[in-house]
Amino acid sequence: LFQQNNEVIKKITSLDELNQIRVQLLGKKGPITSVLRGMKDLSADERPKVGAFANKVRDELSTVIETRKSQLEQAVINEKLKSETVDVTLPGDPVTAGTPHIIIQIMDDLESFFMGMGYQVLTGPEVEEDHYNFEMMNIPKDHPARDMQETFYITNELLMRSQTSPMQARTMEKHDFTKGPLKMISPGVVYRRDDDDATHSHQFHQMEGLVIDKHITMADLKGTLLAMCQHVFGADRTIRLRPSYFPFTEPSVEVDVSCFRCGGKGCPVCKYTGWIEVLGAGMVHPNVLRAANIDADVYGGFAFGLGPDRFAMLKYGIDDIRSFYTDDLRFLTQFSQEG
Ligand code: FA5
Repeated sequence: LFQQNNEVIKKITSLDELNQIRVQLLGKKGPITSVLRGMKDLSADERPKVGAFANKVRDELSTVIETRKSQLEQAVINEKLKSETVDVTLPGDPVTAGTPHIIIQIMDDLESFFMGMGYQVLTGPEVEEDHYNFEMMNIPKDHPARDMQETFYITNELLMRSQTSPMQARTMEKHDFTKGPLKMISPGVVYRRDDDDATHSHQFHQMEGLVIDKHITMADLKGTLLAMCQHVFGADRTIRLRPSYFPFTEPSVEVDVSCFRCGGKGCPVCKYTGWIEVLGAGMVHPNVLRAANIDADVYGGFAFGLGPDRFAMLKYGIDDIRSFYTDDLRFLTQFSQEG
């Protein structure tokens, strides 16, 4: 029986087939089992001999079967390893990394510019109290200046901030002047019920600036804004201040920068005026200081508020503000810092 099957088993190539032959030879209905069952009919001295022989054949067969089984299993593993080999020398798939949004780049640049001049960078809540957005900024209820900023109200007292100026009030309130002057900028998102068009968005960015100390003059304001405009728009720029009105500054100004395209001669970018309006500013109104418990006879300062969206449009010649908010990668990847 062993000799008959030994060669056959060694040539089997599938685990299923091997299992079938194992059941045939060693199973309950197999020849060895039936020999062992027939032992009871044998004589006492035949019984141990036949028994020992049957056991020997059974052990030999099962050894051959087990050996073949592990060979076949190993072959399956080898086959798998071969087909699943990773070629580590192949070049990888390129991973496209994102890049900071162009407006974030403009704001980062302004932040490092002002940090270099000793300003702190502070951020505040976008859901703001009427108290900080308007009242503390010298705009009481029913003041006509509220119409200058169409506002999204949430409740009577809560609103989506319409400017970053409430951060002036929040910082002044907390500042300890025995520790030194207050110098801060506050970048962030603001909201207005403006109809979206090429130059207006209902959600856009602002960056507030505020300096409070003794003996701050309008010359400090002008020097600071000139340095900033030259940093952003080029070293040859000049600025001019035009009288304006904001409830929280007195006097108030609109700031124009000399056109970076034509140098002030007149071109389509500056609508042939030579000047481009870039931000609002002024000397902090005494009422705003008093509302924050600051002695307006001793301390004073300047504030400004600029729009990074408009800065980016000017700097890169972008003619539609909506390009910043429509997530078109063909537009956004032009400003990739990796080039
Ligand atoms: C203000 O919001 C004042 N808080 C600025 C200020 C601060 C003045 C401190 C004095 C002292 P204004 O409403 O002009 O001012 O807005 C400031 C800037 O925000 C504008 O110059 C413009 O760049 C930008 N801006 C205003 N409305 C929109 C809009 N709908 N979409 C995009 N940018 C806007």
